[in-house]
This record gives sequence, structure tokens and C-alpha cells, in this order.
Amino acid sequence: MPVATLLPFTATPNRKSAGPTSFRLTEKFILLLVFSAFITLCFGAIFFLPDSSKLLSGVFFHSPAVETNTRTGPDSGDSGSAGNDERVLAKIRKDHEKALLEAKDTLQKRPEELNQEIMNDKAKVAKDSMDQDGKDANNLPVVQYQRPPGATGHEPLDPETRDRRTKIKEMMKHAWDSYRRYAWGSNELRPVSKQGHSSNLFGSIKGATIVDALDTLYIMEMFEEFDAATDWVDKNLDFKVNAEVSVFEVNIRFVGGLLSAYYLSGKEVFRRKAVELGEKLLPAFKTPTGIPWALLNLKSGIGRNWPWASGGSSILAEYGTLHLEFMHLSKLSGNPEFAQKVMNIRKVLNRLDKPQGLYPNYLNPNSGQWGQHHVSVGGLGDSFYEYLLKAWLMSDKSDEEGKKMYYDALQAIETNLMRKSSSGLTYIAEWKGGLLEHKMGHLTCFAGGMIALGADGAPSDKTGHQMELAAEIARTCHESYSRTALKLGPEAFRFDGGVEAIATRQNEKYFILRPEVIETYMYMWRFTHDPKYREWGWEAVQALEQHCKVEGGYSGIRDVYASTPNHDDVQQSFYLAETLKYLYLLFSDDDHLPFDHWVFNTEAHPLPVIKKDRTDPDRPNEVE
Ligand code: DMJ
Repeated sequence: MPVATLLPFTATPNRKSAGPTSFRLTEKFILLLVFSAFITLCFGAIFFLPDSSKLLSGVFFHSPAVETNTRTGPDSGDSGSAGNDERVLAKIRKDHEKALLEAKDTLQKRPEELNQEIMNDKAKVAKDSMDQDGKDANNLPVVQYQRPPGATGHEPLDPETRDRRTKIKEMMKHAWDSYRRYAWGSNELRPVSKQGHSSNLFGSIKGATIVDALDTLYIMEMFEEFDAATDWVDKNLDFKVNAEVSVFEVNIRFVGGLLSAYYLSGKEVFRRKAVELGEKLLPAFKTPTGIPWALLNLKSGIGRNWPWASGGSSILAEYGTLHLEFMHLSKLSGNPEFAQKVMNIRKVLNRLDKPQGLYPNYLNPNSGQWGQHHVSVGGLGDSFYEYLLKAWLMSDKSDEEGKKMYYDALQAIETNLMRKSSSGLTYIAEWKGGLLEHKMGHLTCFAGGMIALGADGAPSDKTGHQMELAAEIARTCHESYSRTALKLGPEAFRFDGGVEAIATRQNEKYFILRPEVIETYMYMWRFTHDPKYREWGWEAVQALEQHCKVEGGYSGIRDVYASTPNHDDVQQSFYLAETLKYLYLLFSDDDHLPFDHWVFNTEAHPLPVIKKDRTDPDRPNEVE
């Protein structure tokens, strides 16, 4: 607005030149008033119109965005600066509204979804930095990470269940905090003497408890602890060691733990470490048959078998418990060798005659012949059967060979090993060259859960029967707990010499925080929703709290029949990986780690089902 138009009523009409000296005092005052009103108006506009900061930057700092819009935009022309200002303001308002909507949208998302988006963005950035083969700096193929459903759960509606679930989380916190305080970086914790403990199963690899606990921390949403564990893995987990390890133990705890941590969190460090470790295990398969050695020196790649194993044999439960992890290693590394190695194990087994359709625990990796004809669904045999069934489930039910091997083996077990005690307790005995030893191990108690998990896929006339068998085994294993003084189960219990479900030998009376009985309760709960399984699980929680909890963590017990506990001073890593995880899931809703999306490895590490492309049923899924 030209200043002259402001003057008519302030200046003397006849005056030709009106210099500042010629104004009267009142005129000067009015002029000052008008001028200051104008300045106030300008500042008001700057501060009170939307996004004053942007306007300020436009006015004082020549924001290039504003300049571009006002000078070269399609609407620029003679329409005047007022039109331009309005357009700028309109754009600023629009941007604001968009940002608000986005923020609102973000606030409504669950942490899982947000994490997923961040992961996707990261994967995109990583993909952009790939070389032309689509491999990253670690020579791993690009994987579009997508978190399977149910990685975390929600509070159960029923208050009692909610409280019990919270209690399990507190137990995990006590176990973890104690390990962190007294044994950080060691394989396990000695909770009574409050120091680290290392078993020779892992050679000089360290941190078994950290890797075994990762997924339990994640599913319990203990993210601060999970991050600390991740950081340790990133900086300290080292496989370049000159040490002999158990291939089986390292696979189920370390490879399995790293794989599930990857699938739950999407963090690349876990995929990288899992593949690195898997590659270190490959030399174990360098035998004439391809049946791997039990022990392997990670540096030299030289393998051997346990000196106590019949005729230098490999052990069924060890070489037969690599399948799930190795299929995922092939998927995540793009290297088919892992899958080929485990598929070859099946080939060797399928060529052999099986006594009464049973799989002996010992197999010589040089000759490809069975060692002693000992058969067990507990120690030395157990997870081989579990992995046949789970290989089929994890392949989205496309691995027909695994399925057939499982149901045939189960039939042979039922016929030859399963018996009923005189008071009606079903148990699974051990078979030694055709003779039965009427003993059932704590380890064997996992079979209740396995049989329940497989019942649905059994030939239709067998589903109900298999569910009954599973329930009977769960009951027998519960009896083995309730017949002790401390209400925790012995390592093995017998059905001979007038006893049922009771340990009779001193060296079978210990309890080392094992998970198998609780594992079976968890599966039985999921499939039947019979409240007794939660009650039985809760009994175990109370016993653990009363007899195993010590100031420095949780300890195993030397004799469950003694009236006061004698602690063995070891907090096993599987207590955090399995026992506490299965307890937590027992008191969670079914959509937490749902079975149609996840399969648990034998150390309770959840691995995703590798889904088939349903739009093209003839197309094999990624593991075939
Ligand atoms: C775990 O390491 C695994 O469950 C394995 O299959 C058997 N033994 C322990 C727990 O008891």
C-alpha cells in the first residue's frame, strides 16, 4: 500500500512539499501511531499465521522452497504477491495436515508393525547397496524379511491366567538378571556359588544362555534385555575357536537360537551369525556315508564320535536333529548344501532294514550299519522322531517323506515300546535287542506333546486314538511329579519291582530344570483347553519357586524324593529357552506363536513354517 494514501487526513492540504520538519507535533504523533500499527500488523501476521517458522525462514532466510514456488511455479505471473502468499500458506497448511495424519496413523500402529516398517526400510536400503548378484557384504542373498504372525502376544482376559503369566515373566527376569549379574558371557550360571559355568558341550564357544534366551526375552517383550543380548551377540559371539563341540548341542541351542531371534526380530546380525556357524558345522558331514560325527573341532574341521557310543557310532537323536535348522540355513543363505546334507541322512536311513520297524539309537557313519539295537524315545532317540513330524509341518505339509517316516515310526513305537502299568498308567519303555526295560525318562515325556501335535495329520481313524495316547502320557508324567516329595519329576522313573512312575535308582532321582513335562502340558492345553493342564503347569511353577529358586537364580536338585532340596548349582540354559517359554505359552492365548505359522525346534526355538504358494499348488515351496 503506497504511503501517500495514508497522508490526506494527516497533512496540510495546500502544502506542496511536506518535509519532516514541517509536521506539527500532533501530526508527528499520528504518523508514529499509524506506522507502529503497521509494524505490529506485520509481526502479527508472521507469528500467528500457520507455520510461522516456515514463513520466517521464507522472509528472513530466503527459504529456497518458498522462492521456487513463488518465482517459478506454474501459477507464478502477474497475479501479484498476495496470490503467491496464499498459495504458499495453503501448501504449508496442507503439509501440516498430512504430517498430522501420518503421525496419528503411526501412533495407532502396534510396536510390531512399526518395527516391521523400520525393518522393511532397512532391507530396502540394504538392497540398494547390494552388488549385482543380489548379495550383501557378507555374501548373503537379499531376503525380504517379513515377521510371521504372533511373535508377541497380549494379556489374557481371565485375571487368574493373566497373573500367572505375569508370574512366569518375573521368573524369567530373575533367571536372566542373575545370569547377567554373575555369569554374563559364560555359557551358564552357577546360581548358588554365583559364578559362571561352562560345560564342554560347547567347547570354547561362549554365551549359551544368552543365545538360548534371546527368543524367550523377545516373546515376553523384555526388549531392554533383548537389546543387551543382541549387542553381546554382535560384539562377542565368536565361532573362530580351536575347540571341539557337540554338533547337536551347538545346532539346537546356537543355530536354533540365532535363527529364531532372526525370524522374531528381523535383525540381520542373527542371520549372519547363524549362517556363519552353520558353515562351521558342515565338515562334520565328511564321513563315508554323510552321517555326521557327534563331535567336531571347529578350527580343524576334524570330527569323531563319542568314545562311549557303540562301535564308534553316531547317535540317532544327534544326527537326526539337524533337519529343521539346516533347511532354514539353506533358505537364508541361498546355499543348498545345508538341505542336501540333511536330506542325505534320510536316504541312508531309508536304505536300512529296521528291526520291527524301529530305529536303533546307534549308526556307524563309516559302514552305514546299525550299532547296538537299542531303541528309545527318550535320551539318544527322542528328537529324531520329533524332527520327522516337524519337518513335515514346517514344510507346510509338503514333505511327504518326513510325514510317512514319522507315522510309520510312531506305529512301531506303539506296538513295541508302549505299555500300560497294572494301575493303568501308559508309558513308553526302552527296547534293548527285543527286550523291554520298563523305564521312562523325563526326556521321553516330550512325546505326549509330539503325539498330540501329530494327531491331526494321522490317518483319520487314528486321530482320536493318538490324542488319547498323548493325554495318557501327559498323565503318567504328571504322576511322576506328584509322587515325589518336592513335586518335581525325576530324571527317570520305572514300572517294575512293584513301583509305578517312581525312580528307584539313586542316580535317576535328580531334576535339572528340564522342560519336557511342561512342554507336553502346553501342547495338550492348546489342543484340548482342558484346564487341568494349566493346573498341572501351575503346580510345577510353585515347586520351582519353592525348591529351585535361590537368591542367585534357579538351580537343579539332586534328589526330588528328599524332603529338603540339595541344589546342584547349575541354571541350565534350556531352563530359559524351554521351561520358562513353554510355561509362558501355557498361560498365553493360542494366537501367541500359533502352530500354523511356527514350529518349535527341540530347544523350543520357534521357526516359521515355510509357506507353500497356494496360488500354484504344483510349485514346490522353497524347501523342496
Ligand atoms: C534340551 O536341550 C532339548 O530339549 C533336547 O532335545 C533334550 N534335552 C534338553 C532339555 O532337557
